[in-house]
Amino acid sequence: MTKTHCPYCSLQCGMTLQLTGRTLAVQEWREFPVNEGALCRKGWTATGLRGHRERLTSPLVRDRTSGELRIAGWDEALDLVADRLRMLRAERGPDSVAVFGGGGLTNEKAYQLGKFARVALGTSQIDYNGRWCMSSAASAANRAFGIDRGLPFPLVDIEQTDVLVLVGSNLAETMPPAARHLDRLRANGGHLVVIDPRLTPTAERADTFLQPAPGTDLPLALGLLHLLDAAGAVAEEYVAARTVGWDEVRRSVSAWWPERVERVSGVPAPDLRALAVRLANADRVTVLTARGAEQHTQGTDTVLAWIDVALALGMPGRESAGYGALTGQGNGQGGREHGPKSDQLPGYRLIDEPAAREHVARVWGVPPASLPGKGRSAYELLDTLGTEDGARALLVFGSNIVVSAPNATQIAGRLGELDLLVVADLVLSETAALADVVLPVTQWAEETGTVTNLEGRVILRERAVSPPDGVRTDLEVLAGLAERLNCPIEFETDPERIFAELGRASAGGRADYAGIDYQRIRDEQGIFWPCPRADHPGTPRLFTESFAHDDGRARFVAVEHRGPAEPIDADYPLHLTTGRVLAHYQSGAQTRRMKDLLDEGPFVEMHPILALRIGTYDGEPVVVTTRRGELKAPARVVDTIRPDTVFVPFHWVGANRLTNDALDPVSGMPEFKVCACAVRA
Ligand SMILES: Nc1nc2c(c(=O)[nH]1)N[C@H]1C(S)=C(S)[C@@H](COP(=O)(O)OP(=O)(O)OC[C@H]3O[C@@H](n4cnc5c(=O)[nH]c(N)nc54)[C@H](O)[C@@H]3O)O[C@H]1N2
Ligand SMILES: Nc1nc2c(c(=O)[nH]1)N[C@H]1C(S)=C(S)[C@@H](COP(=O)(O)OP(=O)(O)OC[C@H]3O[C@@H](n4cnc5c(=O)[nH]c(N)nc54)[C@H](O)[C@@H]3O)O[C@H]1N2
Ligand code: SF4
Ligand SMILES: [Mo]
Repeated sequence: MTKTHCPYCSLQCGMTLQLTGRTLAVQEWREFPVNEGALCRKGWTATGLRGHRERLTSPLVRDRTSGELRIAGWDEALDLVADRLRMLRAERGPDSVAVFGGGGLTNEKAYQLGKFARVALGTSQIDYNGRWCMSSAASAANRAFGIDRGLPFPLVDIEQTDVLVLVGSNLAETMPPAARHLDRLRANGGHLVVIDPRLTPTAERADTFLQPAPGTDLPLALGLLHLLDAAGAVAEEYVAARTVGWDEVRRSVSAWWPERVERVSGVPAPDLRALAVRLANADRVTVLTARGAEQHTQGTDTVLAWIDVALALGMPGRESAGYGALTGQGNGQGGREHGPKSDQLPGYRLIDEPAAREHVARVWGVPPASLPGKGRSAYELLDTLGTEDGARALLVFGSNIVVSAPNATQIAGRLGELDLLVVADLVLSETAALADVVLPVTQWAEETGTVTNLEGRVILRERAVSPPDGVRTDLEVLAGLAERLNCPIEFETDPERIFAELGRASAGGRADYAGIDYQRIRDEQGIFWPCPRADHPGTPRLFTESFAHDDGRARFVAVEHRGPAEPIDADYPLHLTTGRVLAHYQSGAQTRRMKDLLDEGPFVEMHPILALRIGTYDGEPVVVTTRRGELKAPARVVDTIRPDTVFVPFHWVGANRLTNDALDPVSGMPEFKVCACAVRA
């Protein structure tokens, strides 16, 4: 029996794996506090890829004459990759090789991948899919609080708040076991506010539901700030003692009266007024954002505006109150602290700070000057592949780019321009199918490693079964390549030793793991960072005394509403938004292959008024077009979505042929959540 955690989302539900004969079964782990034994459908079926007939168990190499993938040995595959990388680097310099990581990789893998890129390859061209997930919330939290830990408090704290505002989160489908906290909050007399263009299963639980047009969460926050100020409901004492910048925000919201907000967002002015009154009268308010609010070209500013609301009410740092972002991927949090982000070194250090470079270079045993500088953000990295100043080889670990990148046709074209595409994966994902070399790797239950959940709690996934013959761990793949590239330092493959090194590399950084070790995690059911020393208890709650800026104060930031990069017009008169359904995970590479999860394919969710207007019925095929592409899929006619908006899940090829690749200028986040489209029967 092995206590571990689910391979998927950032809730990282605890589970027990029981091996009986050759069968690996998922069972409860009731004592783990985050999910108390509960799992969603994806968690219960997570062992389905074990022994699956599509599981990759030998490397694949594209045959030069036939152009087809064929089975190869590990030495042949790794030698080939190393030879071609060496040649490219000699001809075109280290930045001709790029690396793309994933927020599902363990801390050990993320750390090792960042180190591999900077030391073994010497390239600045590394980023990861967390850029498409968490980056807007991260840049806003860094700006406002001086630190980015998704939730600065344990998730269970939301049960004790008085008003919980969920901005663009469909928690009941994206983290189902967490919905219990919403139910308990209401049982405790708390009030739940949900803001979403769709009346989701999460919104069905709400006491207040606001249904704005996609991309208008920012003016909603400005309107609330305007009303709170007008009502004298701003926490003046807190603002004076713990923050700076309120006066500028106060001035900037003076013209955002509720009728103007209504014109922009479609949310009735009386509803906004009622919400402002409720917030003004509540003792404790918690605001949580997720991808609905963040995946926009103004995602960073939107989060900043909602943080302004929380600060104006005097909440961050108080018990059972404040602001948090609901991180998405299993290790979305740890991934952005320790490795593959283009501007960072371990411990959430910045790669262009001399002291940070010196510290990390010392741990790695290389000269600081040998470390490259800051690289491109995810979309920019992918969109320059194969161009004159872009990379010519790409190594992918833990992302299915051609399904999940915005404007995916464009990106698939870029991958086609590469001299070498290498993908390490468990299955032949749509991206792996395009690769020159595919490396089969172990999956979660077959290896050990830590991840950091949405609360900043570092937890341990332990190996429960041996991997199939023929696969290697990502750590072994990196070590094998580093050796073949004549890397001056050796790459460790033992996760526990890598974690100890990560602790040293993160020591003194913002995300300090130095005091955490595997045994402590086992004994204490996870440890919240920062945890700088072995005798430090970890930090479940941040900001109780001060914020992470040098002066200890949080920053109010005044922001403006610009609106979506692609507004609707006569040719494309509807908003297209995209997101998730309960049964599938991300690009679907894993969950679409599970026989116990219903695979119904993509659909186009629309309101009956729209269906009537275009002359279609539930289940009939419709065509969605945008300036970038089209998708044919069945209509799903529901009266829970705004009549001016359609929704398509992105777990299947297609949704991202439609989406816009416009980026948030601060975070590099693409505008997955809104673009202009047309729909016809
Ligand atoms: N079942 C399932 N669960 C998952 C995942 C998965 O793939 N499947 N992925 C995990 C990951 S990586 C992530 S990032 C999280 C994401 O978790 P969520 O953010 O909860 O998921 P999404 O479905 O992307 O978006 C949430 C909601 O945003 C709404 N929305 C769209 N546009 C707007 C807008 O402009 N404003 C507002 N306020 N809302 C808008 C959508 O209607 C949707 O209901 O889920 C994690 N959990
Ligand atoms: N339209 C639209 N697009 C979106 C979003 C949206 O809301 N709308 N959301 C965005 C968000 S928030 C995210 S997080 C991304 C996610 O999208 P992707 O980056 O595509 O994430 P996954 O589908 O989880 O891809 C993980 C891949 O790695 C493999 N894998 C799993 N574990 C491991 C491992 O340990 N090692 C290796 N080497 N491989 C592994 C899996 O089999 C799979 O092929 O999509 C983004 N794209
Ligand atoms: S909620 Fe997330 S972590 Fe929990 S079982 Fe479902 S996918 Fe796994
Ligand atoms: Mo995500």
